[in-house]
Amino acid sequence: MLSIRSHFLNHFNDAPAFIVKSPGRINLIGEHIDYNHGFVLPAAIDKFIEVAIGKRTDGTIHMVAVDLGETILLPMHNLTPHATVWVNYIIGVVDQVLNTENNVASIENNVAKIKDEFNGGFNICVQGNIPLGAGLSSSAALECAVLFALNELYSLSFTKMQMALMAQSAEHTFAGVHCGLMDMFASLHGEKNKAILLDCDSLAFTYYPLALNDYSIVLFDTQIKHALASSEYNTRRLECERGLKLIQEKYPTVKTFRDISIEQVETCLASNDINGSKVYQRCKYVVEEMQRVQLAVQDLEKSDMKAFGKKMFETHKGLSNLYEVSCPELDFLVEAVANNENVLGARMMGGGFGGCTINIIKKSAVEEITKALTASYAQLMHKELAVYITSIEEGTHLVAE
Ligand code: GAF
Repeated sequence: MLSIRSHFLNHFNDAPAFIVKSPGRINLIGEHIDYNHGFVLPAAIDKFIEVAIGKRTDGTIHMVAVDLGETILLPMHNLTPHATVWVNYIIGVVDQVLNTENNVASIENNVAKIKDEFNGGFNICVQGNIPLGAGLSSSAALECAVLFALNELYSLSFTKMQMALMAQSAEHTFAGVHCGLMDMFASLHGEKNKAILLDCDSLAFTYYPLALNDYSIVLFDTQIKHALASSEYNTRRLECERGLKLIQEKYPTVKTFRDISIEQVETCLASNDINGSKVYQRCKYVVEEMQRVQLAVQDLEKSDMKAFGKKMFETHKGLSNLYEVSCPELDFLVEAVANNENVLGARMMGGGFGGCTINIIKKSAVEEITKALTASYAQLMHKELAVYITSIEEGTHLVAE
């Protein structure tokens, strides 16, 4: 594979000013919890997006997606969502830098000068090895890589957390997915061999060393992405908001899901026939998952990965039966390893409706399990399984030339 530097040189006849690498993420537990103000436990992985960037002076953004063989040029201003999906992850964050008043106000240096230079536009080449649509946050990795690169190129002085929040807004406005903060946060803040417990309410976070010893994190990729993934994602978010509102009507001191007990969910939503049982099911899952994450963190602190793994299976059940974001292929992959003594835990990961399962598997058994699962997945689901044995790596960073 030609380096991103060489691609940039070939396309622009000039060396890039910066090269930035931004990883995809896994999430150990706490799924569909970030936008509900709970705790999540993600980590950055050894799959990444790389961008090479350099300034222009003619007010144009010249974008090259190396892997797709596509090139798009757009003027820097009046940016609106584009028909080419990957372009939105670039121009979405440019729009954040240009138009969000708070962001501009937080640039401590000479705002006018920076804005002037920034208006000149830039050249950018993108390539990566995060499988698209696998639920490993390739889009967040791209947004974070671009923001980080712009931050360096124009000395914008954004913190990693500010960049994560801007990338999240870009995803809302340019990609139309009302996602939480987890993916962007994890891509930017990852550290080698550490999971990060993020409080999605206060945005405080703590690093946890992941001592897996004889175990590996293995991702089984269904290689499926159902078309309804983004619309159903937004629907889940709305269902949770509806449930929260109904609970707040009876318990006005409740601010977020963090303040809600299972009993309150039962009292307010179990027999609510305005919304059928869906709102009840979604909220029950959210409150149960929030409690599960708290207990799972205690397991992690005691290095009790067996107990931790059990909770991953419980999360899967909740996501499949109550939250209804799984699919037959994901359920198949989790059930197939559920009684295997060499698998501590398994569950679907990320938004759902396809993508990967995350598994904690004894190293000595990975090959045998992978072989058996690949064969049964092909036979019963008529699909090819992709397998990624994953390591935990550092977050978004500059690549030395
Ligand atoms: C997707 C979203 F982008 C995240 O914010 C998160 O909600 C996740 O699905 C589910 O936990 O990756």
